[in-house]
This record gives sequence, structure tokens and C-alpha cells, in this order.
Amino acid sequence: MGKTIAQKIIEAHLVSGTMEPGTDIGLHIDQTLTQDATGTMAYLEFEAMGVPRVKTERSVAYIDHNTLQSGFENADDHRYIQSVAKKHGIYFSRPGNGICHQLHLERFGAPGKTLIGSDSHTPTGGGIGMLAFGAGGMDVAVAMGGGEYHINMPTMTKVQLTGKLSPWVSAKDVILAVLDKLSVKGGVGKIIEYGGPGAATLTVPERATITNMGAELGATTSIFPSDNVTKAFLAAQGRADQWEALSSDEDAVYDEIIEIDLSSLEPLAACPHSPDAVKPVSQLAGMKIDQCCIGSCTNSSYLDMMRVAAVLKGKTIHPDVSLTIGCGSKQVYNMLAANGALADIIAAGARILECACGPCIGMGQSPNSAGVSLRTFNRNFEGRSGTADAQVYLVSPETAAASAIAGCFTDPRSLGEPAEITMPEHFLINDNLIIPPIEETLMETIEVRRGPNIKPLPIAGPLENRITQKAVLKVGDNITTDHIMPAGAKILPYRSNIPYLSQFCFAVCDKEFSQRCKAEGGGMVIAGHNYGQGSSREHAALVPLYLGIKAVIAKSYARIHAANLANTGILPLQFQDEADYDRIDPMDELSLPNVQKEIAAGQPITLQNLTKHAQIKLDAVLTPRQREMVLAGGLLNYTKLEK
Ligand code: MIC
Ligand code: SF4
Repeated sequence: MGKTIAQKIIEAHLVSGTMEPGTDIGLHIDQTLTQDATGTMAYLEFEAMGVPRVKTERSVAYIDHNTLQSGFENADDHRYIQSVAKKHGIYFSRPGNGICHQLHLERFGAPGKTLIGSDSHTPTGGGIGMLAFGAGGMDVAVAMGGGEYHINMPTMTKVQLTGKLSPWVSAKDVILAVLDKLSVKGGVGKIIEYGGPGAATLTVPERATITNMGAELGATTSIFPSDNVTKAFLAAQGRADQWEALSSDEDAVYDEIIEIDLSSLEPLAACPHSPDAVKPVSQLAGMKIDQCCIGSCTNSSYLDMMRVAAVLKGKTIHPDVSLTIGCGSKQVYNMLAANGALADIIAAGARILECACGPCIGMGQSPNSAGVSLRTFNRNFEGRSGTADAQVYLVSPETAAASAIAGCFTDPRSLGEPAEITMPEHFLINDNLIIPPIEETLMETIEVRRGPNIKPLPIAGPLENRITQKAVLKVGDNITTDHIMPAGAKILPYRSNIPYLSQFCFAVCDKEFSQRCKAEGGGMVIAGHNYGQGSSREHAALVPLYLGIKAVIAKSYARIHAANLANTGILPLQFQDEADYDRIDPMDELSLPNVQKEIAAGQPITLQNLTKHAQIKLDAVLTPRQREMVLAGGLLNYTKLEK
């Protein structure tokens, strides 16, 4: 039987398990990446494992999230990551170099390789034919130490692309169309493979926009073939030698096939507050707007920015609109500066930001109260922008630029003929902000620099057999990790300080949550479907662990978060009968009377609602390996046991 692209890469990297969908597989990982907001924790975890030098082909530490340095914390964390990278053979990308995913695509990504990153948008690498997964920091630490990365073998979905994008319609509109079809849960358990004649018409950065936002589908990852377009991109980056052809077999079998005719697409927008609340821009045209932000790992390539510059050239932004521009990398900025496009952007009145995540993660540029903000980013969860009542729409760079000039939602097709912009034959290559590893013999002389903001990470103990706790919180469907552990300029600097972070846990849903956990000595969280979607931040598990949360009981989970819960030693439990969700009220006294034995035996879990005198059956969302892990008290304890 023929194979899909993903199946071929998985087969070549399979260390344990069989490729039976839904079963646990362990993969050899060629490359890892971290960013600074999850990186400090990942490297503290790596240090706890006691491995002197990373065992991957290449590991890269990027600084891109916490670049607003309003106190010593972020700069101290950057120093820590830089020194830990030097000590352990990790490439270090300095602040100012750009956003991890854009940079990895430009400088390190290669077709056919496996990559995991402590960031949910790591599947951006699928644009260049890598099998790239977002993972928790602990998983990345283990992979750096040479350990396998475990996932459930996904099913295969093919998105068959035909036709060609019309003028002013962009890659962002393709992925918004997929989100419209599948929803934010539609990709769970799947690898999404793009192909068909339409795929060949898309450049690597355009493909990367699409695979990047596959994270918003909940997909395990997304991938494009590696073809002549990929080859040309790698050659233009001076890396032609890293190219290899990669395609699915003619007779490959997919579990699901979705067809999209690129020619039929129009400019789209994801409306507040979910990436799948998609509407045509034409239906929103005329709505007054307050802000446009262009950038993020989704849409900040040279091609994107050149298209924006062409729209802005010779114009002035509307007096009621603030427009920010943040290129994805120094390479992009440099090229725009050299060819004059940056001058057009500046002249139009844009506010130029450093190349970093910036407003995407709420690091500045929060909109005005109830402000309407058009962003080329990938997430528009409530409050993520830093303004609780802001209305954030996700759009293409073309739509954002056109709207910034008009002052209202504008369909870029109303602008007439677009300028012709082509991919450069040679990108400007200057890796002077990437510090490569030093000689192995020198590594041990390096001293790791730890600032006072770095506090020890919480580690669970072995699982007890009886757990009795209150339902300290009950929430609905699609709770994101931004709800559980918010980010933003005020909180992000404390990603290496779990005790401090804990006061903000679930604050978006319930301001008293942290206090209540402390008063009750911990508890359990009750949730609806797709619990933990969005960011890969393991802080959304580590902080609840610190607050004494022993179990989450949900209708269903997002993949990375369920794994993070197991990694930290919190039980991810699921209702056998969804209707039982209604049989638990906030502050009910709950008991898991025999949980350790049930987990060990792989049996269903018994829950007693002591307040309501009801018995409820649950399943543990755990593979056999994860069962061992939670019995031991999480991945770090388990890895020590394995040694
Ligand atoms: C995000 O986009 O939410 C982040 C910030 O990049 C996160 C990682 C984090 O929370 O540090 C992600 O996507 O995983
Ligand atoms: Fe950074 Fe935003 Fe991309 Fe996350 S989604 S990596 S915050 S640019």
C-alpha cells in the first residue's frame, strides 16, 4: 500500500510502537527549537536531566517572545538561555534576529526531518516538508537528551488543492477557509497533508502560513510536499544541499479528503473570538476599525511585507487607525531596507516594531477599549491582545493594509491590479545574530547565569490511590491555555517563576481561582470539550500543579495540553458519558477512591460525587507509557526511573 508524506517520515523515524492510528508511537527527533517564553522552563528541565550535550542533529534557542524588557526579568532569562545554550551545544538566536518559526524556516528547517518545538506553531516547518510538532517544554527537554517524542499515531487527512489564488487572495484565506470547514477541533488526531496541482502554485512562505495555522485546527501537524518550489526556496537561502524531494505515493490512502479550489476563494476574516468564526471580508466591508497589526509567525515573510509595502506606497494611513509592522526576521527587515520598501511603509505612517512576537502575544500594542483590531496573526482569543473587550479579527496582510488606509474593513480586491511581487532568487544571508555551539571540550567551563526570577519548578510526587478534592472550577467548551495561564506584557516575564504566575491562573474565567485553590489545598477542574486548545505552554499545567490541582475532568482535550498534564503528573480524565458533566457543580466534594490501582491496571476510573451521592465513570486520557508516567509523578520522575 502506498504511503502519505507523513507516513514516510514517521516510518523513517519510528523508534517504538506501530503505525496503527490512535496508538502510542515514539519518534526520533532530528531538530528541536525553543522560544524564550517556554524555553527557560524547558532548559531548567533539561538541566534537571543531567545530559551534558544535546543529542539532536540541531537544537536552537530563539529569543522572540519576551523582548519588552520593562524590568530585569526578561533580560535575565535571555542571559540564562544564552549561557545554558553555550554550555550544552545549542544554537542561540539573539533577540532582534526574529521569530522562531520564520527563522527556522529560513535558516535551519529541511525536508524529511523531524522537529519538535516548545511552541504550538512549530508545524510552520511543514511548509518546507518537515514533520514538525508543537510540544511541551518537558518533551523538548527529553528530545534534546536523545529521548523519543511520543504521540498517538494520527490519521491522515488530505487537502487537495486545485486552481490558483486570484489576485488579492492569499494563503491566509486558504487556511481560514479550512478553519471554516473543519473548526478549531476539526484537526484533532490528524495530520493534514496539502497536495494537488494547487499546492505547486504556492511559495514556501505561503505554505508555511497554512501549516502554521493548522495549529488552530487542533491538528497534530500539517505538511506540504517538498518539490521544486521548496528547492528554489532552499537555494535562495543558500541551502540547496539540504533539499530532498518528498511526495506521497500515487496509491497513498487517506482517511479523509477535502477539496479546495484556490480560484474560488475570496478574502476572509476570522471574527472575534475564535479563529474558526470565519466570514468573507466583503460582508464586513465598511466597519470602522481602530488598529491593524501586520506580522507574527503566520504572516511576516518577505513576500507578505512586500505586498503590504506595495499597498501602502504613496498613501497615508487613516487618521483613526494605528498600523504596526513587525517583520518575521532580520533578513526580511534588511531586504526591505535595502530595496526601499521599508521607506514606503514608514512614509505611510506605520509604527515599526522590532522583529519579534510583539502584539501577537500581548507584548505591547493593546488596542483601545472595545477597539476593533485587524491582525494578520493566528489567534484572536478573548483578552489575548491585552484589552479585555477588544474585537480582534484575523485577516491577510493585504486586507490589513487596505483597511489601514481606508479606516474601515476593506476588501483588497477593490484596489485594482495588485503589484507583481516575486520571490527573490537570493535572500540576504547574514547569520551574525546566531551564535553557534562552541567546542565540546570548552562547554564544561561555561557557567550558567541564573537571575533571581528563576524559581524551582514544581514536581509532583507518585500518584496516591485515593484523592478527595473539591471541584474548584467548572468551565465550558474550548477553554484555551490563554485562559488557564494568561500571557501578555505584565505576566510573561514570570514564565520562570511559577509561584508568582500562580496568582493569575484562570483569572480570565474566575479571579478567585488561585485563592480558592490555596484555601482548599488544591482541587479538581471540570471542563467541556477541547480543553487546553491553543498555546503549548506547559505553564498551563505546571501552575495548576503548583496550586494543588490533582485532576482535570473534561469532555475532551486538545492534544498538546493533555500531554502536558500527564507530563507534570496531573490526571487528564474524560467523562465516559458526556451528560455526567451536568452532575457536578462547582465546589462539590469529589473522590477518586481507587485511582492509582485503576490507572496501573488500565481500567476506567471511578469518580464519586460525595456531595450528590453519585457515581461517575471516567477514562484516563493516557497511553500505557503515560500511565507509568503519572504513577511516577510526571515525565521528569519517570525519565529518572527509566535510567
Ligand atoms: C502563543 O502563540 O500562544 C505562544 C506564546 O507562542 C505559545 C507559547 C507560549 O505560551 O509561550 C504557543 O503557541 O505555544
Ligand atoms: Fe509568537 Fe504569536 Fe507566533 Fe506565538 S503565534 S510564536 S506569540 S508570533
